[in-house]
Amino acid sequence: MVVKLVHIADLHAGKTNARLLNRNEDLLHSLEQVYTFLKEEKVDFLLIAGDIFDKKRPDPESQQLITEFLVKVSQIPTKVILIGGNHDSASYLSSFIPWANHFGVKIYSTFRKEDFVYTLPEKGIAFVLVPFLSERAITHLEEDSDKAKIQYAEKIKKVLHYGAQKVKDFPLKVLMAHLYFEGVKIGNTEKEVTVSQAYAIPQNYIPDIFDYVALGHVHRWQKLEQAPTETYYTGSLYQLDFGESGQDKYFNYIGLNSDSYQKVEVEKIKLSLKRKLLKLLWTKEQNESFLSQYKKPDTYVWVEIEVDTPAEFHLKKHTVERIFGDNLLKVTMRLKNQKRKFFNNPTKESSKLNIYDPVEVYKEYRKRRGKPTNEEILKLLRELMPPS
Ligand SMILES: [Mn+2]
Repeated sequence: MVVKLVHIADLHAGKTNARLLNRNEDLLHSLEQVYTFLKEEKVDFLLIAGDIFDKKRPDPESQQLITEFLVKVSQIPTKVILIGGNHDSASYLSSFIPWANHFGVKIYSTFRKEDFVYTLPEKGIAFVLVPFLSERAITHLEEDSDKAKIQYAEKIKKVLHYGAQKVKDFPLKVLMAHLYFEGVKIGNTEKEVTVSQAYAIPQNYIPDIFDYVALGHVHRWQKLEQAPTETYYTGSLYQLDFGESGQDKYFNYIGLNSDSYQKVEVEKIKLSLKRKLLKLLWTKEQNESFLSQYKKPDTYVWVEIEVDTPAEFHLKKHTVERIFGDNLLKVTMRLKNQKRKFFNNPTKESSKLNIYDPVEVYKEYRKRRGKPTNEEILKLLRELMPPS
């Protein structure tokens, strides 16, 4: 049996950056490259590992982009299998299922233990499909956050091993999941990971019987070195935000051969990018030519300006705006020789902050900004989230 797969993830259709820069053009540019590849290589399955949309209720243009892509792929021999990510709304994705089934597109929007395995006996292959499982859905809001983390990881482990058990007799076995694993590298400033970090799953919880594990969630391409089998995040299809500034983007092409000595072959395919994001620091020592070398039609920038005073910042800001025009997404100030007030100096207690308690998080937030807590908000939070 020989089966060819392409693994992509984190499409984030409908993503916008500062100044409402819409990124669907970037997504389309990458999806077209994927489509051409599927067609030319006669790929059997396209795996999409979650975060199809950027928002729970996507705008119509993004919905159309995704629908057109799925319908287009359904007209070539490649079969699509997709799972929901943490950005996707399970109920929204489910609304695609009636027509998707008709077009041979398999959608696993939410985890159901009676339906998370897809088998094709004639091809000798079985897929275990684990969409994003919310931490809140499967743990209690514990006093002790470490306990909740262990509880979450153990439940995921059970799900993965239960799936492995169900497909063990197939010659070829593939797991696709939208999850966050321990020890992975993330884009520097990506917001969504900060909370999930606490819920990271140990890599050795992945059952070793799978021939390939297709992951979504982390936006940087990487192989999970501590996993017991071939396990990859392929990352996003374009630089989604400045946390991904300078990153190259890829998808994976996987060849599975149950009769070969080398059962799995993985090839990393580089995507050409429509637009690039770049974060620049303009120091006091550098003149304008430092900035102008980065002025390119496909490069969108965030410039941090180093200054001695806020007045100096406002002067220099005009220069930056003049140089980059519409390609300037963000300008920020960095005061020379002055420590940042809050974020670099967290209080001692904050290291023990229970991030699962909204009341505690709110109090710490106000404290770091040197502001009093608002009693009304505290009261409302307590009402909404009674201690479990
Ligand atoms: Mn994502």
